[in-house]
Amino acid sequence: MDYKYLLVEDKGDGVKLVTINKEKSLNALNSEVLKELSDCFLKLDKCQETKVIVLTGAGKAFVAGADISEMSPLSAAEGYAFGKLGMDVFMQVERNSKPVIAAVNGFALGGGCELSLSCDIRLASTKAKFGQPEVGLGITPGFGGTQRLIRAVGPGMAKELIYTANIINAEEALRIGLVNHIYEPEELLDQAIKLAKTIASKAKLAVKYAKSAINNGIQADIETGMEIERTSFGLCFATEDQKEGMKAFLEKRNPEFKNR
Ligand code: CO8
Repeated sequence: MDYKYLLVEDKGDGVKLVTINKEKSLNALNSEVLKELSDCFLKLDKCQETKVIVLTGAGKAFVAGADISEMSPLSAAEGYAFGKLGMDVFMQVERNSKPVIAAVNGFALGGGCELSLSCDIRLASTKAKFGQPEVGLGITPGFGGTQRLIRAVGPGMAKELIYTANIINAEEALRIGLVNHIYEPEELLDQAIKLAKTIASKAKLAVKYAKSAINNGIQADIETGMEIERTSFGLCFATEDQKEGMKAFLEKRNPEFKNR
């Protein structure tokens, strides 16, 4: 996969590393980058060999937000359309059939924080900084921040971050549950890939069904959520990997999953 602003690397064992590589503008998301992300995540979704995706940024930023120079002249209708473009791409990340791990190496501001929120798991380097600075620019979050941040850290904390535009460090992000773990900068990618490989070693379809059950269930009432889980659980029994996983346990050996 050849892109102007993305690097896609095969890290082995079904793990792909996607790096947003627009270092000069701190990986700010303009329409071109968003379109490349869309194409890339669509292809990785369909790629049989890919089991887990790690997403990071080149240089000192994960993503320093949507591109302010592209947004500044927009009309209300154009702002709506730009917001929709970003939201659609982030939805592709969130709904990707493969788990996506954000390795947040530096600034994750505005659209960058929102991109990390559309990933399944966030890991941070000690240098990571998170925030939704939009109200300081005269806009609201526009790539899903008002919706996903409340689900990640609760409405009170999300409202404080959004209303104040405060930028928080990795320790604070860990404290409020925005990230799962913090690592030294030189360890971050290795740890993210290690985590990705652990997930990739499990039954691929079971991980896929678990992801969709969690993502769909979190939007639903508990009864609907339980039905979603029952359906996913039932579907697993139609897979070869369920037969192999349980047979291997009973035979006291490691399973050899075929991802079927
Ligand atoms: N957009 C465009 N360019 C950017 C952005 C950005 N978001 N962030 C940084 N850059 C550029 C700078 O302009 C600078 O360019 P140049 O070298 O040509 O002057 C280059 O990147 C390096 O940046 P700095 O010199 O500012 O680097 P510092 O280390 O001094 O500061 C900061 C780093 C603190 C991250 C600083 O760059 C900053 O505050 N950036 C903006 C952060 C921000 O406000 N992000 C939110 C943007 S709004 C948003 O994301 C909304 C999403 C929803 C949109 C919905 C649309 C309808």
